[in-house]
Order: sequence, then structure tokens, then C-alpha cells
Amino acid sequence: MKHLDTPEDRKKGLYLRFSVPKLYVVLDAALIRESAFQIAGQLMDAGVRLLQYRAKAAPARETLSTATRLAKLAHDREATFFVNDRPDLAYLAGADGVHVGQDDLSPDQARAIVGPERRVGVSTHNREQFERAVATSADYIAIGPIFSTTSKANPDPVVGTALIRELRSLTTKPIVAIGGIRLERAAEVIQAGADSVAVISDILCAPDPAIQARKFIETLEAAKPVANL
Ligand code: TZP
Ligand code: MG
Repeated sequence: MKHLDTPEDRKKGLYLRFSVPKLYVVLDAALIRESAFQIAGQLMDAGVRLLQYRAKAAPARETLSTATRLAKLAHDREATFFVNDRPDLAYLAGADGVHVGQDDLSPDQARAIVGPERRVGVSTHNREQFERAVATSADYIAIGPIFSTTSKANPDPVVGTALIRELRSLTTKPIVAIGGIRLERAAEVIQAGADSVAVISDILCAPDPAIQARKFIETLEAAKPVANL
């Protein structure tokens, strides 16, 4: 991924806003039916520009090996690639960024590992966590679960699109909505003020993930935030 802001800019405190694609596909190892590389290639061919690798049960070396290959695949197509949970593996894999949750290293701790040039995203599940994330060096803030999900173990309570509307004005950082977002309800998430929609099951478990991703991209591109909701 080409960054418009250099590490020197970042050291001077000049952070350029991460321009997050409207569709963010999370490749969850538990739901990949065949090969992560094959599905990543098909999704990028369908127009997906932002991918994350999430492997909750895999040993670190295996995650690193898969993430390293996925990062190369993504960079060959000028797509952006994140690793879930582990800033050390994101750095070693040559990924563009890391996504951390509330039980992982904090965004600023992750930043200390991945450096000023790579991106850091953080998951939040309520207003207090969101306000804390705003004050960090995180490049984007995820909110969820927006709807009910079965892809996450012990998910936090569903927050609905209402939480996006409530928090939108607190930051200019991009907001990524996650959790139970199916194609039919993707537009309302953008209308509520999210910049991007992160999806696992409605794409990975679709009969044809590439066709489903294409439908998401078309739907999200057509959706516009609704003012003064
Ligand atoms: N964080 C909050 S909900 C969730 C994560 C990782 C799972 C999202 O998966 P799905 O299948 O799109 O609901
Ligand atoms: Mg995590």
C-alpha cells in the first residue's frame, strides 16, 4: 500500500487520515473452506481492497507464515492487508497494519511495535472504550457488534447502528462497523455514519464469496451517510 504520509510526517505529528475502503473483509481461518490464498485472490479480483487475517486458534509461526504470503499477494495487487491481534506478527509479515481488541496490546503499545508507518486499528464495544480509542494513535476505530453475530466467541452486547450515530461526531478518525453485517443491512450502517463495513460470515460463507463481495461493494458505494439522523 502506498502511504501518503511518511514516517517523518508522523514523527512530526502529521497523521494523514487512513482512507479506509468501504468494504473490509476479515479472512477468519475458522470459516475459510479451502485456501486463504485462493479466497484472498478471488476477493481481490472482485474488487476488495482491504483484507485482514484472523486466526484465533493457530500457532504463531503458522499465522506468520500465512500472513507473510497474504501480505505479498495483497501488495502485488496494491491492496491493504492487516493482521488481527498481533502487532509482532503484523510487523514480521510485512503487513500494512494490525487490528487490536480490548484484550490485546493497546493501540499505542501496538504502535510502538509496528512503527509510525504501519496502520493500527482498534475494536471498541461501547462509548467509554470508543472515547479512550479516540485519544490514541489508532488510525481507525471499529465499533461492534452492530448486529448479532456467531463469528466471535463471547461477543459483547449488540450495539445497533444507534451507537455509530451517537459516536460519529466525537472523532474524524474513520469508523469501521463490524458484527453480523449482512448485505441486506449494509447500507444502513453507512447511512448511520460508518466509513467502512467489516464482514466475515456473509462473505466467507456465501455460495460464491467473490460475487457476494462484489454485491457488497456496489451496495456500499451507493450508500450515503444521512445527515442529522
Ligand atoms: N468483532 C466484533 S463482531 C466480530 C468481530 C471480529 C465478528 C464479525 O463477523 P460476522 O460474521 O461478519 O458477524
Ligand atoms: Mg483481538
